[in-house]
Amino acid sequence: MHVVYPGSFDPLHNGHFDVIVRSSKLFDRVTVAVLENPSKRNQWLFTPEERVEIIRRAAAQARLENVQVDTFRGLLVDYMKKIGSRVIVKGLRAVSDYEYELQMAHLNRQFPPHAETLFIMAATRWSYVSSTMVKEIARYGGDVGKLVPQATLEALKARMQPER
Ligand code: COD
Repeated sequence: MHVVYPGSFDPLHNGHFDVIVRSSKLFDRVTVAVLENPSKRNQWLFTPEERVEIIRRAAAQARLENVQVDTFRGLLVDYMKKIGSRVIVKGLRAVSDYEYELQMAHLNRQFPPHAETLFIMAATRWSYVSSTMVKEIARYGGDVGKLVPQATLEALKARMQPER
């Protein structure tokens, strides 16, 4: 089965990566699809291409051979149709994620290719990690080494000039 794991991934953290690793063990092929949404451009730390490169490097370092990384813009359902997949994988952290994810899962199933959404429960140790928090800690010079894969850490170090 070919599944798609979509997200912003700005940047990839250990919670995301855990979902990628677990999906790669469950499914034949996993496409990590990085959102290229022009409306959020100002808020991004990394360009879509940089985010793709970070995920590719992390997957290569972990030897995840059935994981590929791509970008998409517009509606996820249109991308799913284009690449011929009908299964979306999402991570679920807490009850607070549920309503939003439920709404998206129902809406995504309304439109061709009528994709099903499968949820992977976040690992307890990463359930509190978010890209927003990682960026904030890194921006102020904090150590995010335990929260992100090595590839993200290197990209953050190259990008961030700590503000104090
Ligand atoms: N542990 C486990 N999983 C996690 C963690 C964590 N600590 N943090 C995040 N996740 C999961 C999220 O639940 C999500 O499933 C995925 O990882 C990606 O997270 P983010 O934050 O990088 O990405 P989001 O939530 O901003 O991505 C939203 C989408 C890009 C999937 C969504 O906006 C989308 O599909 N947009 C395309 C436009 C579209 O089709 N809109 C209509 C939808 S009905």
